[in-house]
Amino acid sequence: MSSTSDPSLDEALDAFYAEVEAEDLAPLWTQVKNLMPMVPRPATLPHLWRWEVIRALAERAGTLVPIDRGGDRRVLALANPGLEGKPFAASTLWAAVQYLGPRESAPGHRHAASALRFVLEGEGVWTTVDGDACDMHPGDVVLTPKHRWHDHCNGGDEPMLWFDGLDIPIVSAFDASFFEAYPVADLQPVDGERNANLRTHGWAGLRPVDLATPPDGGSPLLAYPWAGTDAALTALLAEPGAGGTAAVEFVNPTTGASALPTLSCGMRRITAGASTVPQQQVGHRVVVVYRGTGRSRIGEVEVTWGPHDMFVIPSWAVVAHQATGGDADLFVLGDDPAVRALGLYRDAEGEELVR
Ligand code: GTQ
Ligand code: FE2
Repeated sequence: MSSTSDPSLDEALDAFYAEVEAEDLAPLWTQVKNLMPMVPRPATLPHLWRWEVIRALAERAGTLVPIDRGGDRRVLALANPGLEGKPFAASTLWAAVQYLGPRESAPGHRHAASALRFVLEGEGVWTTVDGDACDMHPGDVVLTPKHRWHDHCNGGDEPMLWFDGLDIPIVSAFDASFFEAYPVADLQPVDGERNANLRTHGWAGLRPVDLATPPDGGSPLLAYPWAGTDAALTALLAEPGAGGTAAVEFVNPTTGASALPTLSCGMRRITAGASTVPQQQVGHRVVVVYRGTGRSRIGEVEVTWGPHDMFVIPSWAVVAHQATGGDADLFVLGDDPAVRALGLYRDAEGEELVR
């Protein structure tokens, strides 16, 4: 309904807008503020999911919902309350918890979406990626880059729960999805030597010169065991000027680029009582608390967290974390490699913050 002081003009405008819409056209002038806000105004909201709640529901799925071909994965996705029921943690990020019971396996497939796993609980699972069985333990990161065959197998007697981060919303935005089930068998044959990627490409600062790397430029290293992450963070924190916090990023060791072309992941340690400097950046992030308790200020929202809780930091929100009970380790998934590839990255901290 238009309203000017002239009733016949109002009528003409109403008729005009109705006709514009009926012809599948839209005026810019009624929407420009939403389309081009002065700073990012994400639909994605800051939000926290409690581990206790996710864990209990994942366990119930474990007894109620079998894994079969078609479904393929027993996964509960974080669905951001700002995204109208879409199963996305943020408009660009898929984040989920996967539950695999004792002796269960999740059949092989491959797809255009890139994935990373961060192990939270349990022992005995391996993810086979193009024939290489990658053993998974709590705190480990395991990559399944785009178009690589992957299946998960639990050879142990306890359930395992891990965090999945994928670029499904990005692949879907470009209508770039391709998916294939592994032909014939549920699981890939495992090459005799397990964890080959780690033995060949897992030597910090050393590049094996006689070995081929994946032709698509993806990372030849697929696993980042917790022991290495922990040792690096401990060493960095002991350096003068660390200020009680240190962070590492998991990268492709041959190029130094992000672990996956669209997604980054890293681990930040905050020592007891320490805080991070308020910071903002373009791109969404999901934080998974590995260890410790604390609180985070995300824009106008404050969340308090404990082990394995998960929360979303929307693009451009000013964020600062504080560890309140012992040292805290925060696993951080981000879409910043995709943002940078499109030339859209920007960040600020301290005096430079833009609200
Ligand atoms: O484990 O292969 O959370 O294909 C979503 C899609 C996990 C997987 C997810 C997947 C997987
Ligand atoms: Fe998959």
